[in-house]
Amino acid sequence: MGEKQLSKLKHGINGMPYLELRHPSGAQLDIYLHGAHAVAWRNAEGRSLLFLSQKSFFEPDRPIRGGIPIVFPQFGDGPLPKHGFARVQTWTLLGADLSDKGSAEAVFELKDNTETIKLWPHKFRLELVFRLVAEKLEILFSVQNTGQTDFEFKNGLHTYFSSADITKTSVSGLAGNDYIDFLGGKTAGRETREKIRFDRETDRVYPSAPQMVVLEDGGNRQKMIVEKGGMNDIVLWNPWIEKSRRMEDFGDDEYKNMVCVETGNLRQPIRLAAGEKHLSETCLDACSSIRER
Ligand code: TA6
Repeated sequence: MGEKQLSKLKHGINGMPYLELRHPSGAQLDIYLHGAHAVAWRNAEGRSLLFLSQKSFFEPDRPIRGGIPIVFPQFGDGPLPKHGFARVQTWTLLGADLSDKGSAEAVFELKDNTETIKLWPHKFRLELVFRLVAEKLEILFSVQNTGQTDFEFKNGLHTYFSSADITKTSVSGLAGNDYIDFLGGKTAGRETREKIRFDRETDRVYPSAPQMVVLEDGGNRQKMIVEKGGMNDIVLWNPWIEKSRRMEDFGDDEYKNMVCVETGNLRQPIRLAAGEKHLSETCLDACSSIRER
């Protein structure tokens, strides 16, 4: 890493290696090589912006519960491990440094290997670039088909945002958009709420969603702007009471302090020709707080 780099590789839970990516403003992002999984993001004032379950596993063959799980090449259940294998593979850290634009930048790579080929017979190269400044985190996600035949994939970021109080948390920007509700048999509907609030289990995909939604956490007056590019869909998820109890790596009451606002190509797969590359990104902007009413 470059001499001016503030970041360093460390050993974390169960001795698993992670990168502490630090920006001169004091903002910090901790990213485990396991799954290239960002588990903690603090802004320049030290506020923690991601949720991480106190009961998360940190084991080679289990996904970390919280932070920013990487979804690829499958979303949800199917022939592969749920949400695909990318989040339980060990990624390679290619580098971390201050970019010429002044952001703290880390690049991770995952290529096909004997394990992935057994699960999914395609050659690929994934690259994740995390760009951190005082109040923003940009994540660039590229998928390259390095094989000789086309393949289809779904990809995304299953981001767990922290919430001081789920009953005072809302997501706006989806009114008028169609959704599919994964609870109770995938019923379709059109969102009418300007501000979507969370008072029950929520598991909804908004296909072809707007490029920007706003998450407001009234509990600590935090506002997070979530912008996506090259990603069609948004998913909102909170497990609420019953599902929380059924999840062994999630505290019974932790639903009160998190909400997933997921961005990606999660409904319809992307088809990628041999040699082609697909680029997508998500920008998380925590710069503004909710104005006093
Ligand atoms: O994105 C929503 C969802 O598909 C939910 O159905 C729930 O299963 C969540 O993902 C968590 O999935 P995981 O495999 O991480 O437990």
